[in-house]
Amino acid sequence: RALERELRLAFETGQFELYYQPLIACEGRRVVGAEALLRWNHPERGLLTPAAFIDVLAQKPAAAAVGDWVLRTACRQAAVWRASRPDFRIAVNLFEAQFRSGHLLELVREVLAETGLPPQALELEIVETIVLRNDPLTLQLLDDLRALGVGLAFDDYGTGFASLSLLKRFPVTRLKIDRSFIRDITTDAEDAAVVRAVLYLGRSFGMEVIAEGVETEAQLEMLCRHDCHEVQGYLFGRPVPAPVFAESFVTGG
Ligand code: G
Ligand code: G
Ligand code: MN
Ligand code: NA
Repeated sequence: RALERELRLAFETGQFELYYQPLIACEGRRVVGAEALLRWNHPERGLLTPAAFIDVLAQKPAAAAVGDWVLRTACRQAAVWRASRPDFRIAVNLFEAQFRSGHLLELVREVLAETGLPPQALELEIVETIVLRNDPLTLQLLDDLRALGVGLAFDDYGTGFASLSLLKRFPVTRLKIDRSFIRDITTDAEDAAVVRAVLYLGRSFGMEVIAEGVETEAQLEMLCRHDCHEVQGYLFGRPVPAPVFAESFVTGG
C-alpha cells in the first residue's frame, strides 16, 4: 500500500522523531522519568501522531526497524538526562514485530552497554496482544528481558482481555491503567472501582501502578489518596520534543 511505502521512506529519510512525556511520582510530585512517543514529521501533512499511522506500521516488517530505532534513540537520550537526574527512567513502547525479530534481547543488551544505562532505568511497555498469543518464545523472551533487570510494563491495562492469570505467568513489574478509566474517575463510581481494583491487584502482585491521562488536580488527588505510585498526563505535561522536555523537566524548571 501507498502508506507502507511512505512509512519506509519516512524512516529512511529521518522523518520520525521522539517526543517525551513526563512520568510523575505521586509522592513528592517529582518527575521520575519519561515515556518516549513516536511522531512523524510528514513533509506535506505536518506533525502526525501515532493515530495516523501506528496501526499500519505495526503490521509491517518495518515496524521492527522503527521500534529498534526508538529503543536506541530513547536510551541515548535518557543516558544524557541521567547525568543531571540520576534516578531518571525511560519508558519505551515495543512493537510485536520486535518480539519476532529474533534479536530483541541482544539489542537491549547492546543498547544498555553502549549507553551505560543501568537496566532498571529502562522500562519496556508491552500491550496485551503480545502476551495473549501465549507463545512460549515470547514468554521466554519476557523472562530473559526481566532477568537483565529491565522493567516490563503492561500498557493500556484494563482495556483488553488480559486475565488475572496472565499476571501470574508474566514477569510484569508495572501496570499502566488506561486513560479511559481515569477520565471520569471522580464522577463515575464504576470507573473509580476499576481503578481501585487495579491498584489493589498491583499491590497484591508486588507491581507498581501508573495512571495515564491525568488531566485534573481532582483526578490526581484521588489517585494519590488510593496510593497510586505514579501518574502521567496533560496536567503535568504533553509529549514534547527532547529539547523542550529537557528545558521543562531536566535542566530547567
Ligand atoms: O503519542 P500518543 O499518545 O498519540 O501515542 C498513541 C499510541 O501510540 C500510544 O498508546 C502508544 O501505545 C503508541 N506508540 C507511540 N509511540 C510508539 C512507539 O515508539 N512504539 C510503539 N510500538 N507504539 C508507540
Ligand atoms: O503508549 P500509550 O498509548 O499509552 O501512549 C500514551 C498516549 O496517551 C499518547 O497518545 C499520549 O499523547 C496520550 N496522552 C497522554 N496524556 C494524556 C492526557 O492527559 N489526556 C489524553 N487525552 N491523552 C493523553
Ligand atoms: Mn505506552
Ligand atoms: Na496507554
